This record gives sequence, C-alpha cells and structure tokens, in this order.
Amino acid sequence: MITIYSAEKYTELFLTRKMDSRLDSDILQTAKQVIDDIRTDGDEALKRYVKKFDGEIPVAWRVEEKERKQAWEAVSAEVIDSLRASADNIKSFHKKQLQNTRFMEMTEDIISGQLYRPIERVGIYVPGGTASYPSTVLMNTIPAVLAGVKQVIMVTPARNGENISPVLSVAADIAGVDSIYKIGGIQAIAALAYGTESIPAVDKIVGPGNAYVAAAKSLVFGDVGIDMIAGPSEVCIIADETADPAFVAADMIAQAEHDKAARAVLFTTSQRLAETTSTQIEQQCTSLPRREIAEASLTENGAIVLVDDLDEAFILANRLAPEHLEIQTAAPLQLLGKVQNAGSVFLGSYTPEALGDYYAGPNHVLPTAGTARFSSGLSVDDFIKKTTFLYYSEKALQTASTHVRNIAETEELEGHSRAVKQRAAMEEGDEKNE
Ligand code: HSO
Ligand code: ZN
Repeated sequence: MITIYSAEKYTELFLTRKMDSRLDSDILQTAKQVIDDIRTDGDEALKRYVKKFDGEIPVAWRVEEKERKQAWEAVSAEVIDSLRASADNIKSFHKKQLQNTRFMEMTEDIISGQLYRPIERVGIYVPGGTASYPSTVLMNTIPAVLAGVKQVIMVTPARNGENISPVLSVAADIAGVDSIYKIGGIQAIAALAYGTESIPAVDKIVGPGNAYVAAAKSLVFGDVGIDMIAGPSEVCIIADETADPAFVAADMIAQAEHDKAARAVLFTTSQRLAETTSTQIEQQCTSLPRREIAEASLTENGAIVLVDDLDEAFILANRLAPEHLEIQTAAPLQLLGKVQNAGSVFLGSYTPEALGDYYAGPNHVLPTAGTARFSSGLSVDDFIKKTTFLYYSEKALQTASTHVRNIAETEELEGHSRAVKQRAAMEEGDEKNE
C-alpha cells in the first residue's frame, strides 16, 4: 500500500514541487460573498446562510447555561477525568510561556521596555461533524485564558439545528470558554469577525476548519487576527534500525486516519525497518475502524524513504518542515539540535504523537504544509500583544538629537527634524523655537 522511495526519488516527487496556492479560488469567492452579506446585513444574512448551508436554524444561537449543565450528564466520568488531567498538563506547559512586562533599558535618562497585554476578545472555531474534537477545545482555549483574554467565545455548529456535542461543551467548561454559539462554517467566521446583532465581534479568531473556514479566515485577516491557515495533518518519522516497526507503523496510521489528505512519511537508514514497517502498516490497517481513510492517505500521500544516514534524514525533514516530527533512534535527544523546521518534536519510541495530541502539555495546533519554516504552533504568545514604551530625559534627547535630525533630513521629513530641534538646542547657532 505504501511506497518505498530512494531519497532522490522522494525529493523529486515531494520536495521540489511548485507549491499550489493553498486556497481554492471558487471557495474564496463563495466565502467573500457570505462575509460581505453578513457584514452588511448581520443576523438576517446569518440566518439565510445557516439555512442554505446547514439546513436547520437553531432556535437560539447561544448555548444556554441549562444546556451546558446538561452536557455534563451525557459524558462519562472517565472521560471527564481524562479531560481534566489533560487540561492540567496543558496549563502547566503553557503557563511557563507567560512573560512579564520587561525593561530593556533603565537609567536616569532613558527608560525603554515592552508591555505585555492580552487580546480582549477571542473567537475559537470548533468544527462540527467528524472532526469535532474536545482536545482541540482545550488546546485553543487554555493558552487564551492563561494569557488573560477577557472573553473567549466558542462557535461550533449545532447538530440538526439543536444541541452541540456534549463533550465539546464539557471541554469548553473545563478550559474556561465564556460563551458558546451554535454556528459554523464561513458564516461563523464572518459573524465573529464583524459581529451581528446576536454574535459579538472578536479581535482574533483561532481554531481549525475545512477549506471554507480556512478561506473565510484568510479573508477576514487584517480586520481581525487569525492563528494560521491549517492544512491536513502530517507526521514525519526519522528512525534507525533500533526503532520498533510496529510503533512506527502505528504512528503513521494514527496520522493517516485523520484525513485522506493527511501525510505520513518515514525517513529511515534501515532497509529492514522500511520493509517491516510497510508490512506492519498493512496488517494494522485491517482492523482499523477508519481503515478506508487511513489506507487512502497512506497510498496517496504516504512514503517510506531510504536515506544513507541520519544527517540526510534531517536534511529532508528540515526541507519538509513537518507539523510533527518523531525521532525514533538509539539516542533521540542527541539529535534534537539537528531540527531546524518542525511544528513539534516527539523524542524516542515511547513518545507517540497521540500523547501530544491529547495529553502531555505542548499544543497540538501546529503549522502544516511546510509553514513550520516560518511559523510556530499555538502558544500563549498568540493571545498577547507587546507594546513597546520609551522615556528620554531632556539631556538624553539632547545627546540623540544630531543623529535623529540627520536621518530625518535625509528622508526629507523636515517636520520630524523640527520636532527634535524644538526641544534640543542642537549646536551653537541653533536656537530653541527657531
Ligand atoms: N493531530 C491533530 C490533533 C488531533 N489529533 C486532535 C487528534 N485529535 C493535529 O495536530
Ligand atoms: Zn492527531
């Protein structure tokens, strides 16, 4: 099912392709229309589009306290317990990302620094349908709450126009979501970005979604912040002969079951591991409930690549810039320094990606499609703004004035130059208020 490639062939097929634009133009056009209409007509347009795309309009958009309370009855004690344990781990990991306002310089004459302030209102998009995950509610909400966001608003489509999935509601309570609205798709992004009579406008929208949601997020970006444009999930595994093929196969399948477009790739120095992993993949897939999806993903997008040595594996992995990078080798920690581009790294045979997806603490909202070259996974920083500040005494300005004026005059911005000159007697001959 999965193909074994040489490093050269893999590079030619997967690493030298021209990147297609990640957003489909028809979808963008539809998204633009919906956004424009909701922006001008508010709730009335929102209703129209919910009816058109989802069929049923919820009686009330907002999930009332009663529904949130009832949701707890519908979720088992074990799952609640595990969600809580996971939330605790995510909290302690992300708490350490918090930074205090800091001073870069502090003398009698010059003070400078950076204020850290939370974004005021954040919208969290949670997909409906099969990709509706409580873990995603925790991963998106917890860093926002820790950052000090005043209002976290979650949106997720109602099932048949009625209730939302109870486990999403419970996860929202555990994570600290303030209010939940039963809307999804482009219309939810538009409503959050611009506000309607019943949906409050937010300052930033985060969370995964399908191609329509991604297109809508890209269109509202600029008016509001967004986290990223998420693509299909990916895992890249670097393994030597010491790796267990059953573990490697299991992790590739775990990725592949997400989506037919998901991508799992193994870079290995061992021919034997390449072959046994391929056999393991076939065997393990037979009993998988999402077999069809996983097999399609592994056949179309999966790859096992033979490399000469681990250095070559890292060259390829860094070019791929995968969302998840697993290192299953004899001494994984010693290789961490070779990682240049990856969303999140999982070290050793007993650190499957699934551990990070659900429980351990690092965020599972990560850059996909090679965007780890220039961006990072979701963190507390995504919910913080940094405002720089500066103080100069009269004396300090005096000292700086020549340099400022020289540059201002080169830019032919005399007003800038005078703003300094007004305050500082420049040289002999210069007079204040000249
Ligand atoms: N692997 C996904 C996260 C996830 N897995 C949620 C299961 N549920 C993207 O990092
Ligand atoms: Zn996953």
